[in-house]
Amino acid sequence: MAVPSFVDKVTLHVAGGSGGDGVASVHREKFKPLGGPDGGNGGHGGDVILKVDADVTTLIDYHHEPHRKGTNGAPGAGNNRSGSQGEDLVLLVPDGTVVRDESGEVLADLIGHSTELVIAAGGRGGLGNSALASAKRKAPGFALKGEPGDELTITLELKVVADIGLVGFPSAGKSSLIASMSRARPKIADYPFTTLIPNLGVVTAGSTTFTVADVPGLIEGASEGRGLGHEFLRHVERCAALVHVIDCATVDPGRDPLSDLDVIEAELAAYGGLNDRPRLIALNKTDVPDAKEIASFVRADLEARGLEVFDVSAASRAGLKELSFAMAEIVASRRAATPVSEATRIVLRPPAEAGVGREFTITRINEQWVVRGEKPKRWVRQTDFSNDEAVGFLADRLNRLGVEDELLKLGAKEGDDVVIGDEDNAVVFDFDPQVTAGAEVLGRRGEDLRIDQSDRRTNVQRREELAAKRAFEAGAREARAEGAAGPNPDWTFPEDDPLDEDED
Ligand SMILES: Nc1nc2c(ncn2[C@@H]2O[C@H](COP(=O)(O)OP(=O)(O)OP(=O)(O)O)[C@@H](O)[C@H]2O)c(=O)[nH]1
Ligand SMILES: [Mg+2]
Repeated sequence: MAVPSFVDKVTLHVAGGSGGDGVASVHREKFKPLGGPDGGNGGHGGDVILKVDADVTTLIDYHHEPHRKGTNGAPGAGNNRSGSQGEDLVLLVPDGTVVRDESGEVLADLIGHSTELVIAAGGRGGLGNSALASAKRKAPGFALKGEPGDELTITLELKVVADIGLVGFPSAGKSSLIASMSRARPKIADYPFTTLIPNLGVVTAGSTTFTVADVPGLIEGASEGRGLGHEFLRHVERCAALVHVIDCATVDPGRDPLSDLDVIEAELAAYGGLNDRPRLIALNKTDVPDAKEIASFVRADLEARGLEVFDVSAASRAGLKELSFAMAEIVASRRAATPVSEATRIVLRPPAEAGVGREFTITRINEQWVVRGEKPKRWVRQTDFSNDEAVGFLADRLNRLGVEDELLKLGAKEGDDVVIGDEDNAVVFDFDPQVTAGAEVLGRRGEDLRIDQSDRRTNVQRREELAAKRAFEAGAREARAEGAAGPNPDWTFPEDDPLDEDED
């Protein structure tokens, strides 16, 4: 049995698709060279969604392929075209799948057909320069990058959602009972541990339809790892009631119905958490004459313990109707007491990083100022650090949020390291509250850093430039007058009019 056919516990690595980058583009038309920014937004990345599907009974697919990722969003394009959204990846899981994070904490318990969980959200697409344009920033020469999707490692654990769980020694006839009471056709044989995976059957008694699960047989010491059964007891955790299937025909010396019951109860107690579940007793194989006799001997003892007892035969079907009606009664009363689990859509939200009601926190760690918060982190991811204007925009956003003021208040000095972003992907800035210093800079009020630092010319420079321009044009005129191949007469001086005042 090299290839497992049933898997009820898997570790899965999921990642939402990345958002597409926004694009910086300038509208072009004949005779209208600078028509304004028209770079479109990137599409959002696709989510990874876990969805309960009634037809799925095992997690085997994820065992074979444990890495799953949503589709990436496409980048934006010129002419205000948005990139297409990434497709969601829907992973179908069985009813009763428990989702845990790496630390083992339960993230969700997926119950009810079509229940959905967005386990890894896709990254947002970046805004194009068209969307970033404003009255003050008429022609942004940058766009925002798409963000990566959520990425996490989870475990999925299947806990069968059955109403009734059958427990008992190997070969007691649990699978035979399921086969006789429902249309399920589990494997049945006269050797122990025939059942290696839980079987599920659907039974109708009167107006109640319910599911019955058997689990691999239990033996003494199962809780210490003997046999198979203990590992599978989680599949009866959700059951409304447990039915002890007791083999009255066993010829095994040292076994009898009462001590069998005690052994199984001891194993259930060692597993824990099942004490409150009502029990029914099915004394099986009563088609065998000796077994019938043994069943009649022990009935009084069992009833004296307050247990409801049924003589049954999976082979002749005797007593099955009574047993199924008793099961139905427990199921119906439990259903009446608990609200129906409806299909729900659950979206996981990471806890607010900076704490409730705060956009960011600043902590001094190892001589560095560490800024934490969803927004700062996101903004850093959106920034194209090769573009000064984009860096200036980031500085602008951070300042408006109050990061710089807070740093000053905390006593940050010029040149201190300021760290923002995920640990493995952090960006380190030199704190420089007034002036700018290249790409690693927080501009004071988010001015366009390029204008701010390099393009402010002195009057002397301007005069020199103007003179150069005049000389250039004079040269061109002369060249034309001489009919020589001078500079192209339509060619305009590459700089703005040097006497124009800088904006702002
Ligand atoms: N005579 C008789 N034999 C039965 C009855 N129920 C089950 N058996 C036999 O008992 C043997 C074991 O039956 P299973 O249904 O496989 O038992 P199980 O409890 O599912 O056993 P494991 O899966 O190994 O834990 C098989 O040979 C069955 O044919 C019954 O009511 N009467
Ligand atoms: Mg079986």
